[in-house]
Amino acid sequence: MTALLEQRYGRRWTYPLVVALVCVVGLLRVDPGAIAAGKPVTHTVVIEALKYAPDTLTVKRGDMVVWINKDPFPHTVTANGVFDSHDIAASRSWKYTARTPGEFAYICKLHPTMKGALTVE
Ligand SMILES: [Cu+2]
Repeated sequence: MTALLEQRYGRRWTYPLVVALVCVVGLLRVDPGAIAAGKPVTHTVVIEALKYAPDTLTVKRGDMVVWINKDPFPHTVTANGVFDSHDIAASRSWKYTARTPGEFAYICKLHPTMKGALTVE
């Protein structure tokens, strides 16, 4: 290819042309999905009528999850040893940045029949 470029553009332009081509090819090879994957996303879980909605959620590492308590009394979001919101008062919310990968079942310590699960990929 270099010989062809030299023939067509002369020796002076061959090196800059090759550099420019390599740069363009390099830029085209960047996967737009890889850029998107780096952006943290915020997910919302609504707590209402003694339920987490959605009760199962899958997020990417680095994403944020916000639990919003719409009940007129407190709840918690507790995965023992992993995360614990402590009491989230009525109309308040709690944010968690998902940095640890895994599948985490959580409950409300005040109403242990309330169950949810967070998967961090
Ligand atoms: Cu509760």
